[in-house]
Amino acid sequence: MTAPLLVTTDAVDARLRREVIAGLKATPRTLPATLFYDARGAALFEAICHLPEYYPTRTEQEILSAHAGDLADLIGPRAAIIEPGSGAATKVRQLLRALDNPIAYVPVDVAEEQLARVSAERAREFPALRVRAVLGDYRDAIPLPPLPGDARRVVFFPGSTIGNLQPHEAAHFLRDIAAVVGPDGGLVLGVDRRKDPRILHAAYNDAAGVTADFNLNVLTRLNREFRGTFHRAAFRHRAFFNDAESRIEMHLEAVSPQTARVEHLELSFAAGATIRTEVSYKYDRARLDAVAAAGGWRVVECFTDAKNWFWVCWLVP
Ligand code: AVI
Repeated sequence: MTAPLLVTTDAVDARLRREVIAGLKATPRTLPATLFYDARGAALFEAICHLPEYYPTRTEQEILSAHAGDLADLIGPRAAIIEPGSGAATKVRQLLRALDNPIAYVPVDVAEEQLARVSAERAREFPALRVRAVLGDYRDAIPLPPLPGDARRVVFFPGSTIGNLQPHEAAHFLRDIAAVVGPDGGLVLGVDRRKDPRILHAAYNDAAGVTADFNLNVLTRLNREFRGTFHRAAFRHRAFFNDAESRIEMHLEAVSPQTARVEHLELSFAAGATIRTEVSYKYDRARLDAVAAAGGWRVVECFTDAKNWFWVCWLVP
C-alpha cells in the first residue's frame, strides 16, 4: 500500500533558491549539485548510469548481487529501509528481495513524479511492504512516517552520493541519519574508491556527451526557474580529477567573456571563468573511517568488486 507523500516542497524550493544565490555570489562560484535533478536532469542521470564509461552503477550492482545475502544477515529481520535521494530506486530491490521479512520502505527524493512512480512500483512488487514516500531534500532532517516500534531502521544510501557532499557536509548528514535510525539502526553505504585518474576522467567525460548535457541542463533550469539569462551555447562542460582533494570536479566554463543574470544577481564571466556544479569525492579507507567517525558511525564491513573500484559498506552508530 502507498501512503500519501509527506510534501515539503516549499522548504525544498526555498533552500535551493538560497543555495543558488549564495553559491553564485561566492568565490569560487558554485551551484548545489541537487540542482541537476529536475525531470530532465533525473532522466539524463539515468542515462549516465548506463554509459560504458560510467562504472559506479554497474560496479555497485555487481557488489549488491554478490553480497545482498551477507547484507541481509548483517541487517537481520524486520527492517525498515529508508533511502535518501532514492531516484529510480532500482538497487534497493536487490536488498529488499534478500531481506528477512522487511517491514517498510521509505524513499525520500525531490523529484516528485519519479518518487510517486517508483513508490507505486515497489509497493506492487513487494505487497507485504509498507511503502511510505517522503518528498524532500535528503540533506534535510527526514520527517519519518510512523513505523512499527520493533522495526530496525536502516538507511540505504547507495550510488556514492555521499561523494557529492563536502567532508563536513557528509559528517553532518551522517549525524542526522544516526539520529533518524537510533542506536539500533544501521547504514548501507555505497562508496566510490580512489582509482586511476584516467578511469575517473573518462567516467565524467563520456564520448556521447550525456554528462555534458546533464551539466549544461543546469543553465536551462536556472533560466526557467530562477529568471536566468544564460546562453547555454556560450558555456562548456569541464570535469577533472583534483588529486589533492581526491575528488572529481564538474564545472561550467564560459567560452567567451559574457554577462548573465540570475534573479536580481548580475554576473560577469571572463573567458575560461567557471561555475563549479559538483564535487564527487573518491574515498580510500582512511578517509571513509574519518568521515564515518565524524558523523558518529563505525564501518563494520566493506564489500568490494573484482577490480576494487567501489565499496558497499555496513556501518552501525
Ligand atoms: C549522483 N552522483 C553520485 C553522481 C556522481 O558520480 O557523483 C552524479 C554524477 N555526476 C556526473 N555524473 C554522475
